[in-house]
Amino acid sequence: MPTFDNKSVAAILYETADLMEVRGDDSFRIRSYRNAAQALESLPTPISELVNETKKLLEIPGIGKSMATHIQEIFRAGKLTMHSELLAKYQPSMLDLLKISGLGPKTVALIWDTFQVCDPAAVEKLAREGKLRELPRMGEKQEQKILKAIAQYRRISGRFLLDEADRTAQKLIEHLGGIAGMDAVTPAGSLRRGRETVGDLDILVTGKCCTSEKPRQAVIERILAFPGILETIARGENKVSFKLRSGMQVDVRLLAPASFGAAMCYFTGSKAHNIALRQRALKLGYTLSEYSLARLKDEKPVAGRTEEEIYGKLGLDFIPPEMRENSGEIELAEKHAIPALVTERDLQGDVHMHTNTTDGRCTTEEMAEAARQRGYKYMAITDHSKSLAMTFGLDDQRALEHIKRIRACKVEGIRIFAGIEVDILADGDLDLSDPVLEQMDVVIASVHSHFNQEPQKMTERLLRAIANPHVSILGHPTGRLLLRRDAYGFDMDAVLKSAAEHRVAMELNSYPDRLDLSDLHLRMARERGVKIVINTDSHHTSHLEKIKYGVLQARRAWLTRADVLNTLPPEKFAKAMKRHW
Ligand code: DGT
Ligand code: CA
Ligand code: CA
Ligand code: ZN
Repeated sequence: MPTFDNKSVAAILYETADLMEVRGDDSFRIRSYRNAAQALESLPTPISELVNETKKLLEIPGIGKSMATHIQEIFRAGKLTMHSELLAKYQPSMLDLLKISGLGPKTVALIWDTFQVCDPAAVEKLAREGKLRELPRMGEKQEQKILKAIAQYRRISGRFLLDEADRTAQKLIEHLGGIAGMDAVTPAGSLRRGRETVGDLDILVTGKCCTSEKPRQAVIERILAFPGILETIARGENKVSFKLRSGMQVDVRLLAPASFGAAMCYFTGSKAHNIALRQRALKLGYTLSEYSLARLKDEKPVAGRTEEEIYGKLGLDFIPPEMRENSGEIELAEKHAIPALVTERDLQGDVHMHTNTTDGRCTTEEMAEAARQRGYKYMAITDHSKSLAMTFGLDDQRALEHIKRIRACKVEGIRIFAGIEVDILADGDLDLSDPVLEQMDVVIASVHSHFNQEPQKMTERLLRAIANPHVSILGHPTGRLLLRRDAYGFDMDAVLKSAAEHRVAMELNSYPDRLDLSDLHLRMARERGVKIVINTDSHHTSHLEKIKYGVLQARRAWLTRADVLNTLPPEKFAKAMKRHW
């Protein structure tokens, strides 16, 4: 029987719902597919354990008789008939078309009915030829919007957020647990370097099980039993590539322990770093490959088992993966001058999180307890302010009560700061009054609206917020949402200069779809003397662990402990939030 995890089953149901919408099916029926998919996503038990007991399936809220039958069919037949039929009618490219923001199912259906076209390139052609504007409820303006959306889709499609790549890698590592003779399963590639998005996953497997043919094939069999595999792309002696239902491609390589370090080095990259290393090897009379570092004259390997060994033979200190972009790290390693990059352990607090007072899902006590368990010495609750009405944001009065409530809340072993994430209004005014802001321990000022202002207006808006004497941190400063929304336009240089002058810190928001500031901007900030605070923006206790993605990004920017304010002990940090640093 094929096996599926909850997310893969949910994906099939979501896709079915999307395609039904294009076909113009009954909206009530469509909703039942989406409800079932949602239920599966939030179900803590693997659906594979319940699938044979119809009664248990029906106990899941959101899953009725027909959905239970569908789920059982997926497990029995490896697919859902309805899903396959819809895909055959429209071709899989219809799913890509539906992913383009601004192209809803209604528009897509209209285009299909008129032109029988359902892939992004063909729709782009129609738009360029001015044929879409002829359709009902369309015009030149809509056409331009569609062209822009397709261009945006091109730029981002095929890449994945860091947490999804990380979770997939962890699942695969778990799936391969317990194989006899396996020493390690490790991510390489862009995930190991901590790039903000990941194209495909590169995973390396090593151990005795990779040294001879039979056990190698057994490992490959096990890999191919990983739930959620859509198709195998390539299968060789010591390599297998496949595509997951999520669209992510995974390359797994099996390596003998003697070459593991060389392979780690090669497949971690980046390509530019590899090229520079290879040139250096040649100059020193060696040749560097994915199998070893060997002498040029007689091809005798001199290193390969570990990365340290390889860097050592090349006269270099070990280079952290996040730095391997050939942007000066090799020169530093040669001079024994690789900086001590900031680590998760250096952080003493996380000071951007929300509670159920606004749009978070846990209480202050729950957040504090979770932060304490991570080993933090302090944390701050920074709920939203009133102009974010949909989050039930705080006005002056409620903000004062919020401060009181937080001050009264005691959790042994951790200091809880009273804070706010105050909205920067369209003109740069803040959403709460100065006397209230003054009483806060931490004031994060963020933009959550009017993203489309002229760059000059946006710059003035940010400068005004920074000039308010109570602001301690500029939250997610560029407003970008990775793979979804570009940063708003403004003069980063002017903002950083002003932040340095006013001693306002810049946030590095660790949420995987933000990672805002970027590594480039973090470097700019440091060069201009601006300090960084690495936060999670947690809305649930389970989000606190996302700090690791922020730390990866900080390391990509070569930040050290001294650059990051929340490495300070509580008292000093509190002073820094009042602009004393
Ligand atoms: P991605 O997948 O686009 O997020 O980025 P990477 O860095 O994971 O790139 P990928 O998966 O194409 O290749 C993984 C690593 O393998 C890459 O960082 C360096 C190495 N590599 C790939 N192609 C070449 C190449 O043509 N020359 C060299 N020297 N290294 C390569
Ligand atoms: Ca990759
Ligand atoms: Ca790859
Ligand atoms: Zn927030």
